[in-house]
Amino acid sequence: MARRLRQRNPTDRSIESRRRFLWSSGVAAGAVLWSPKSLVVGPGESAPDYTLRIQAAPIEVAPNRILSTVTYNGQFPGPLLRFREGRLVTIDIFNDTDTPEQLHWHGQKVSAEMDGAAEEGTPYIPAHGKRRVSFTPNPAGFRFYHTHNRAGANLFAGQYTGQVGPVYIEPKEEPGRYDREVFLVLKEFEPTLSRGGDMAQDFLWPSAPDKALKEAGETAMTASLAKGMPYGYEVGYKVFTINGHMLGHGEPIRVKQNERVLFHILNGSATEIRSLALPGHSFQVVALDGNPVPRSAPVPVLWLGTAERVSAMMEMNHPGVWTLGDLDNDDRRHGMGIVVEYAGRSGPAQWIAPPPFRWSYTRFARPGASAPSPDETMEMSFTKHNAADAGFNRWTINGVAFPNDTMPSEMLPATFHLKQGKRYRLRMRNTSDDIHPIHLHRHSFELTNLAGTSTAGILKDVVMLGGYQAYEIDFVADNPGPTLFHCHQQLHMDFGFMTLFDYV
Ligand SMILES: [Cu+2]
Repeated sequence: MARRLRQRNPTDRSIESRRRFLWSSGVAAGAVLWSPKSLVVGPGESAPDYTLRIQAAPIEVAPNRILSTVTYNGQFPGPLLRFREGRLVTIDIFNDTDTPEQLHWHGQKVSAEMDGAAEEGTPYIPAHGKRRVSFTPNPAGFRFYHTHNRAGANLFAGQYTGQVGPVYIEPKEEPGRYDREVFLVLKEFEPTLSRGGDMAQDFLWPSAPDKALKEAGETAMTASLAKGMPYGYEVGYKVFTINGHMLGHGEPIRVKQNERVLFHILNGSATEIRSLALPGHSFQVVALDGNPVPRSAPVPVLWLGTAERVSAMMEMNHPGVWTLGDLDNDDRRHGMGIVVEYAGRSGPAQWIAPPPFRWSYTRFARPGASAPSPDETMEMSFTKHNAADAGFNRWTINGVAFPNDTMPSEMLPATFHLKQGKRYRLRMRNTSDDIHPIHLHRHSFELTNLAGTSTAGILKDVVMLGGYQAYEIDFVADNPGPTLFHCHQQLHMDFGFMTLFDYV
């Protein structure tokens, strides 16, 4: 039976978390939890609340299929960190690798010094060194942490590695009723480069491209190819996992009929858009990027751009053994799925492709609501320069590619300037046919117009901007300091698709 969560004291909370928290991953539960107190504490230092170690480690994605990658605490995904909204937390981050690292607190409103982006002035965690960070977690909901290093052409760096872990900031009041909470991290491994790719393009609504943007993009691409340029590099993968295991390996998600399961799903990919469906079941979406949606709605399929999160309730009312998996047959067969097994049922997991469905953020908006007018509107145009950077596509914002030093030694001046307390609208125009998961650091933004459709009330920190489309997002400048804005697709952010805001 469903139950309402009660408020717990902090000691209760961690014990409860262990019980409620299911890493359907086959790793012993104790191994995936954070170490509660660090044993390595400097002179005069108090013990941290959490310890993270950046370290290379083997991870077994299937029996005898063992990868080597950089992890947090020797595991993939990194440990689930449960914070309490508004309660100060201290974390010691050790870097056991030879490379200075950045650990970014994605989706949180923290200071630039803590945020984990060199471009904002966050100090590196030195190679074989340590950095202590301390901040007040907010806003509540599903967030995550990941490396913010540039990878460039190095597919063993940045988010191509296993440096991804979930964060759940417990709200002061829990909204939903559920029996079981399941965190899922979707992630590919063994990346390779190819010329051109086959990313899904036709799942977003609204779907109509902007004529002028399309003409501009196609003209540029035609001219580039006519000059004999090949298509710029894209990344593909050999191994696909959920919670670090390929489909059919690791423990299934075990459920009972009539249970209510709250899924917290993170696309931890460096570059890919992911989809997810469970035959005979629907997802009741309750939060996007950790923020409760104005209108909860059921959908048969979830779509998540890189770094997006969806929290969704599911009624377990269709007994059997099923594959919760990606719609892409090839990716699912190479591991992008996890088995859901009802009590008393056995046999091979069944997959049934869902009927055609378009993913629309506006489905979760408050009907008829409109966003307040901004104090200022900023225009942004995103352009692809095919294969312009040693075979990689170069990306520009208003004609400027962000310099791509692997380890920036000094901060660059900001391009966009904010005044504290003002509301800004970003009018973003995409002259490429790629879908871009656009991310703003240290602030949440509101979706206000998607390809001509006005909307309001949906707060996010990543949004998939459709190919040849224009979107508008609004945010309030309420967290002073340098603020990074970029496409979260690693190849795009590493090759120019980035800019910096500051407060004046
Ligand atoms: Cu992009």
